[in-house]
Amino acid sequence: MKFKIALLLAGIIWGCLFLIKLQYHRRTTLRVLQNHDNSLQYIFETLPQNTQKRPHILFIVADDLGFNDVGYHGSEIKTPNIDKLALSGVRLENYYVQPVCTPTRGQLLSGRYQIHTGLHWVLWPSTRSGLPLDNPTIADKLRAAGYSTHMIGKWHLGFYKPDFLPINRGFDTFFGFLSGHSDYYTHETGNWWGKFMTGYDLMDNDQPANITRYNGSYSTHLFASKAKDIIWGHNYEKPMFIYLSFQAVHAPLQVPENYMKQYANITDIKRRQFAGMVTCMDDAIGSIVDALKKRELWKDTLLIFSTDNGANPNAGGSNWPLKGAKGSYWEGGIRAVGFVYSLLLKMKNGYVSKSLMHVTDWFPTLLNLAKGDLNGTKMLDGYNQWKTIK
Ligand SMILES: [Ca+2]
Repeated sequence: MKFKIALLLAGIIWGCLFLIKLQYHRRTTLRVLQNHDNSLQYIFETLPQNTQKRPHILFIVADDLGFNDVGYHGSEIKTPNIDKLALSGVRLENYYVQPVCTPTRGQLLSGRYQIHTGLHWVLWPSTRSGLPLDNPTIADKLRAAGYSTHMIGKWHLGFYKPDFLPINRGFDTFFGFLSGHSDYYTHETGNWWGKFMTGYDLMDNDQPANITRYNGSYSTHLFASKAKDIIWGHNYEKPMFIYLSFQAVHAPLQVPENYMKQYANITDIKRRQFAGMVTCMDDAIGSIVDALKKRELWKDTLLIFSTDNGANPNAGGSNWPLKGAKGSYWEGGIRAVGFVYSLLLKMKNGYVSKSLMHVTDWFPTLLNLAKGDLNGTKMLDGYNQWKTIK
């Protein structure tokens, strides 16, 4: 009898151990599978638990802004609005982009390296190429997740066919220019080195913008005004994504006189003009934040600020103390100014993140916050960095 009871107990204990082992095996297997598909499962594992609402996303890109061109890095250039946001948000101080415009912008919108998209260098206006159409953009994915999506400013990802226009790459609306540079007032692009087509380059969705209305409007003011129009016209029922890609502070050096005057102490004329352009952009950002506050959208907004590459010292920018400049793979070319601000991050006010982050990471990170999915996307090179940032 005792032997039978002992046998029964042994069987029960063995059964329990087997079930525990089985459960452990299942969990381990699941973890391996999740790690194999890092993008999908990892995203859903790390959805922010404390935010039922999906944030409005304002993604601001400055063009050719260098490491030493913002006040909070010790620059002589005044950027009080940027400083306030950065110093009370999360400063990304180990954050990298590509050395020139198109590759960075292609990676930002697709989450994939240029080895997959072919966007290794800048696209000239006459180039018959663009961000390949089989790469959904972050705007495509956010729109599919229920966001209203808007782009303002510089595109630079191809326009040789209508299919490549922003309005056909996931953005509900577009107001901006398609090439890499143009005149800040006339919005005409020039024929540098014979590689550029000349002409008026300002689009309102898929049509040329009204030249009579916009000729003479300084692009920093114009793009900020368009961003505020979108904010004031926003339907509260939907989350909103605005990709605000300033022309500033790329060459040519053009600046309203009142901003030039603020820097009479800077003897180098190029640096003086550039400084005025940066401060003008800073004021524009301040006015957009004010609009979000007045519209009562600010508390639910995630603001991201990023440069697209390092500065060009020949056009007034500075990457000090980093070596190298725009166009190089030295730190001065690819280590970017970047920060995140949101009331969602209030537990980390003033936080400096030294964690490595790359521009491709925004795609899965934003999609995570938007509670979107990866249906239709190809393998991403970026990683969801929300746990690092928040
Ligand atoms: Ca650039």
